[in-house]
Amino acid sequence: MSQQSGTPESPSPDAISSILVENRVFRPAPAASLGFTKWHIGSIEEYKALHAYSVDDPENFWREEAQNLAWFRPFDTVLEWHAPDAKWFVGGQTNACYNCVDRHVQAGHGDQTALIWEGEPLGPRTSHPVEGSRYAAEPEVKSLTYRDLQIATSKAANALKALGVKKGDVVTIYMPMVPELAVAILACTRIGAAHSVIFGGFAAHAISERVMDAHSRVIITADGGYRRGDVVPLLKNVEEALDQLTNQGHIVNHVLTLRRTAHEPPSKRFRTGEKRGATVLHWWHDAVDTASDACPCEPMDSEDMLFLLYTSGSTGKPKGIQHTTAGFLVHAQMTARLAFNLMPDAGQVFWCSADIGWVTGHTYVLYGILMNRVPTLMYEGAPNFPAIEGRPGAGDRFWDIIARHRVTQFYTAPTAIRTFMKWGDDLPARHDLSSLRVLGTVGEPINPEAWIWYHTHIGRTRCPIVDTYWQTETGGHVCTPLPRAIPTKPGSCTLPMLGIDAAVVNERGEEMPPNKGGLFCIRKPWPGMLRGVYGNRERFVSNYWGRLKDPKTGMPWYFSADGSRRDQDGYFWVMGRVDDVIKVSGHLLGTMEVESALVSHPAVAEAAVVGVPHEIKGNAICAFVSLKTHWLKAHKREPDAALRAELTAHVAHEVGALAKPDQIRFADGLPKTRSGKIMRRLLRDVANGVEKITQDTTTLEDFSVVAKLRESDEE
Ligand code: 6R9
Repeated sequence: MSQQSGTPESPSPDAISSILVENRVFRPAPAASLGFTKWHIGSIEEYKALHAYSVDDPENFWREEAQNLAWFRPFDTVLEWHAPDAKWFVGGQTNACYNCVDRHVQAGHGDQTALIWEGEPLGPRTSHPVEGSRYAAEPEVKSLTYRDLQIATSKAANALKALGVKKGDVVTIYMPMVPELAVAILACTRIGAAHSVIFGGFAAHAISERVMDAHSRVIITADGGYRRGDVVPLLKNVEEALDQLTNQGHIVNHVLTLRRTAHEPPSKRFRTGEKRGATVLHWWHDAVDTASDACPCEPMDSEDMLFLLYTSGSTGKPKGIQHTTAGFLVHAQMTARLAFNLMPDAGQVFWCSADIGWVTGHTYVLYGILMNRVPTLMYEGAPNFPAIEGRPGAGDRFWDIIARHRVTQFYTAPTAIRTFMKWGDDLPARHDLSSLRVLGTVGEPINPEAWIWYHTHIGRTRCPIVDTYWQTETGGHVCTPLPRAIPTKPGSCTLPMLGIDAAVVNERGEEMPPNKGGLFCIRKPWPGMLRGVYGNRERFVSNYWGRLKDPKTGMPWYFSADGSRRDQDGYFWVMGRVDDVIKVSGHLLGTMEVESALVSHPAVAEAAVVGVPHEIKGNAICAFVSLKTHWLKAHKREPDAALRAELTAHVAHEVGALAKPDQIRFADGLPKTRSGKIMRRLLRDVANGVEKITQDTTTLEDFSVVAKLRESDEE
């Protein structure tokens, strides 16, 4: 092992697996050996001084930080805080697309690469072959400069205007990971429309629910997207959602569709201008390609809505998290710059493998990276396409991409890392990963084994790892190592980001002593914080601001719904959610969402869903289902494997494949308290095979159901 960042202080590297209390510390290597010659923050002392300043004098700290945005009109006031309502950079005007694209063109960088895109399919579609690939057929690669993006977003913006989209409207975007997705998002912001991006893995019901909640009248989609060699039928899902919406009396005026996967002439499906019910259909190549490329960026007030992004909560209905313009941009730009040490003109290529349908893709595929003028890489497909010969399911596409595009910063999720571990160490070993400088992870706590594997086999013990903890609601990072400054400990997101006053407290708001678990909270407002839950004030206030407050002043504090502890060095160790929300493969799902899908099947009387630890996915979904006996009789059905398969498919259809239960257990009834609440913790114990019921079950309505549940094992 090298003497650089790869050397753990204690214990010896042999003791890698199954250490319960993780106490290895990885110190940042000497600056020069880390590959970048300059670092924004170069030492722990510098970080500590800056962090102290940022929370002691937030107004001045953020005033200075906001100078990194281009403003159409400077702001008068840094912050107006009437908890829980924050207004940042009041009186200022700016524009997101302007900051990501136009300002770079105006500063003379129009010819620099803004976005590098690689499609999933290999073969004849290739337009720009790349050197050094092991694949016989080359993937399709496109490179867009800031000028290209300026032209593309202007055209798309004009096309949206022609469809009647105005400042303040919400445009729904349901697209594959193609450059036009980035263009569509930025085009909305160009004209001051808010975007609501829906992950391409969600099904029709998830689309209609979000479109309806956002009062959205325009949808941008594609005929399909490529995923592991298959075509995801996006337009078909939108059409199904349109039918559901029509039934509920919500009219979508226009659907704009990119042709991505169809090989037959587009006229076979529909012609631009054709109607489907009350909705007019348009092809992207008709509406956008022919539009004018002149469209100025709309000056937006700091607090104008930038986007909505739906996230799962502990009720069945997803929450439309609302972010506004200037605060989100300032936070995104700063956190991207510091956590990944982004620098323009330094030969960097940044790759975040998240889908843009999740917040990680919003902040760290697009906004944060483009604003820092570092090329951002977007890959359309799966890491195991093509599969390795003789090893079904395994792939090395990511390492091939890193090698070919000379990626310098790579950002992915623990669930992906665990999958790569399973596929074998030899796959990354085949590739030249020497361009890498900083590695990141996000989405859930990373287990130390996966951290060490990432560090050893991808970072080749040279690259610092930044384990970034944050949420859709926080807009950007809230706790993360800074790669040159903060020593890391595998499994810890280390210390708070500048400007974030984070703490672990008990229900009374008292800070927990070292290594005692408590609730993760943020005690001061920050620019990237959510401004609301769309159309649901009550949920905004009670979910985030109703539980914790300053014991001295009574001022509400932000509660993230995560449990955490801080160790003796002040490092945060996030332990996971304390509400009924589970992370499956890094994707947030509400147990209620899956339960609602299950009970919408005619065979199901009641359902309860819990998470169980899973080696690769982090958590797997275990569903307890009680069936309607009269339905079974009437349909001559049994609680058998066929019914399980049917229910699984039903959930996939209602919510999306990511919500498929890994286990379905049939039960006569579900354990409830006297007040009728399902005892989830008890079900969790049953699902985890905990022999002795660890909970106080005195409020159980019917003791016998627990025993029956345990017997209802799948075999
Ligand atoms: C960015 C994102 C948020 C929830 C969050 C927490 C978990 C995310 C984490 C992490 C431990 C990390 N989480 N990053 N837990 N360490 N580095 O994932 O947003 O989809 O809204 O999920 O993810 O539980 O509350 P989102």
